[in-house]
Amino acid sequence: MTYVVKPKFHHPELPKNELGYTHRDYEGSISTLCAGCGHDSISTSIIEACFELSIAPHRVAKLSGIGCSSKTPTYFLGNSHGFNSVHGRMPSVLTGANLANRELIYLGVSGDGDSASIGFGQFAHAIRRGVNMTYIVENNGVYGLTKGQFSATADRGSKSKRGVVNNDSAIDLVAIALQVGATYVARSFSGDKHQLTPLIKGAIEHNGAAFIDVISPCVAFNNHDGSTKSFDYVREHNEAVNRLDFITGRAPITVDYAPGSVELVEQHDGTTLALRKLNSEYDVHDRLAATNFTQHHAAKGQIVTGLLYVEQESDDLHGHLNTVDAPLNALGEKELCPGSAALDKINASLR
Ligand SMILES: Cc1ncc(C[n+]2csc(CCOP(=O)(O)OP(=O)(O)O)c2C)c(N)n1
Ligand code: SF4
Ligand SMILES: [Mg+2]
Repeated sequence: MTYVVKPKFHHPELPKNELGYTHRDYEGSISTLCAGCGHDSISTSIIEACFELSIAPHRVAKLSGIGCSSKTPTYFLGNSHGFNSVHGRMPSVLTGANLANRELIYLGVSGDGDSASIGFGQFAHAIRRGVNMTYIVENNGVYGLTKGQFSATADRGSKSKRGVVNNDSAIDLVAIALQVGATYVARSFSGDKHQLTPLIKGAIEHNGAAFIDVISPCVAFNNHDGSTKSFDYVREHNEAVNRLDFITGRAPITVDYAPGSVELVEQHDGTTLALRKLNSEYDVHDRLAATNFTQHHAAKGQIVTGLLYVEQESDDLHGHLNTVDAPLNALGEKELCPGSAALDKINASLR
């Protein structure tokens, strides 16, 4: 059995958000992942982010591929739309759904095997097209579901549980996302929900392709000495460049940090990201510098986390294609069949 239904009763005094929902309204079935799996902590952050943003669950579409990570949408947002696709094919299914109905909030959940091996092309193309989505990779460096083979994000020189050394170069999904044009790029750690939850909130509110690489240790197959994706390794080598406190456009902006240490980033939709700088030199608006900085630190075995890049005036696939504003299922016969005169005009324009 891959899921267990949660009992419905809860404490009557649970805190409620602006819509009157409690955390429980954003939960899913009971997780059947291994106890301590990093992926479960990411589900907790997604629940927290949607609760805090007061998102109506029926406005979210969660899509995934195949893997332990791709199973997780069953464990959160039980009242949302969901589609568990084929291994590595989540990005194209999400793109199609998004084009058909732009009014939903799209959440793509994937694994490092799902996105950096079989789905590598799909990953790159959904990002470069600017699909409006939050794309989360739960990155543990192994194929957890199929018993711990190295994935394409495993670092060269890192060791498997049985001591085998990985001789292949690693694919850095953050570097690829930056290169192919993601307009919001972040990296975080499943063991740091205070960093991860605001990053997810910022990604959900971002208009365009938002990508978050979350290092998420696999306690069954990749949490030993010699792994660069273990809880201990990530804690010891985590180089956080900033902390994001998400502020909506409606809320008054009050920040109580030392002057100069916080940058307020106004987004296209009027929302504001408050960025507490931990590295004063780091510039989240410089794509090339972000690439250099993360690669430079990766070469030293360090994992750079935080909001790594954001484009304030971002656009999305619908903007690029100049599509109709309404979801396709809301269009009537008049819009769908504008008549032979309109068809003649289109044909004439193509001659
Ligand atoms: C087309 C296809 N090829 C191979 C598999 C076998 N398979 C299932 S899950 C998986 C890898 C999952 O790894 P990842 O995406 O990193 O998820 P994790 O389990 O580590 O969270 C593979 C190779 C499959 N299900 N379908
Ligand atoms: S095998 Fe690894 S990735 Fe899968 S549930 Fe267990 S700890 Fe998580
Ligand atoms: Mg994996």
